[in-house]
Amino acid sequence: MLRIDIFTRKSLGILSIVLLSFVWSARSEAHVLLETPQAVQGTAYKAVFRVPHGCHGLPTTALKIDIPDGIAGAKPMPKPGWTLSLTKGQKGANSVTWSGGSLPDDEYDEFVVMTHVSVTLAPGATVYFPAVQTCGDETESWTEILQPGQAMGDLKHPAASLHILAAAGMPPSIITAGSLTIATPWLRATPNGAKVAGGYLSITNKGSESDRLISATLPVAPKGAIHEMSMDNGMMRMNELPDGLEIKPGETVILKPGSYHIMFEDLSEPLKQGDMVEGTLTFAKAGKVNVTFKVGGIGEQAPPQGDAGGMDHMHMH
Ligand SMILES: [Cu+2]
Repeated sequence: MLRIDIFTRKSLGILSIVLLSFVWSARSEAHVLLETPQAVQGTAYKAVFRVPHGCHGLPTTALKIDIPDGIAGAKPMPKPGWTLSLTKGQKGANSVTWSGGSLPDDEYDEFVVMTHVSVTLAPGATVYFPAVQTCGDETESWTEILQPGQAMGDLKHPAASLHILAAAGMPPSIITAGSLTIATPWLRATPNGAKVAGGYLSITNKGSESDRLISATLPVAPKGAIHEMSMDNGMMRMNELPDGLEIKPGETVILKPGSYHIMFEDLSEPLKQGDMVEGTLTFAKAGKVNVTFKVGGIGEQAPPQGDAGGMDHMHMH
């Protein structure tokens, strides 16, 4: 008798675990998510938000979507039976709300916003569209954003996320100009009001003659001088190299924090981590070479990673 009792309790336990996971998977499908969770930088993107459920059985009566920075020109698609309202930002809508409709819990619908993905969003970045779903007096907030170290499954109410992909024909991270190969151009982000920024990259000379990196510019910095660091009475000093930096045949020269670097001056705007910034390098022989600098953190010591690191892993396919 006792045996049977234990057996029954055990199977009840298993049954309830099975039931719980059923409820969990049904709930996780109830998230307000994007139909296509990836978009190419610099292109139009049709954001289709799927609403597969109401709130705890109640019909959905309103949906508000916040448009993240870098997603420009947001234009919502009207829906029959719903009233559209939006708050306007400098570049299209900041938030969009459909209200006044009624979407039963057991029906499914889609809410569409036409957008444009800015080129300032770096490939590998993730942007979030927090959503608030209203069902009469109840609301469900789909606003949680993945923090470092978290997995998607840790979030009970995740915001819809969009993964940014590199544009086809985007400058690759390795550029060849004549006999020079230039790799991983990057900048350090700057605090507001800073007038100078460090630029870094590596240059390999595969030719038979030496070349010199003489100067560089950014759209926000008209002057970029080449500096070296040296010890002077136990103090680290920066000196400008008036003739630029020589890259001898067969040599690779690495510009990095604490060593050779480009010092961009007279910054008109701060550099923000994650941005991609077009720049021009001037070499004595190879001439002007356009590169795209990726902006890393303020104190970063090494080139920022493209697709690796942090939360980007969670969105690998
Ligand atoms: Cu310097």
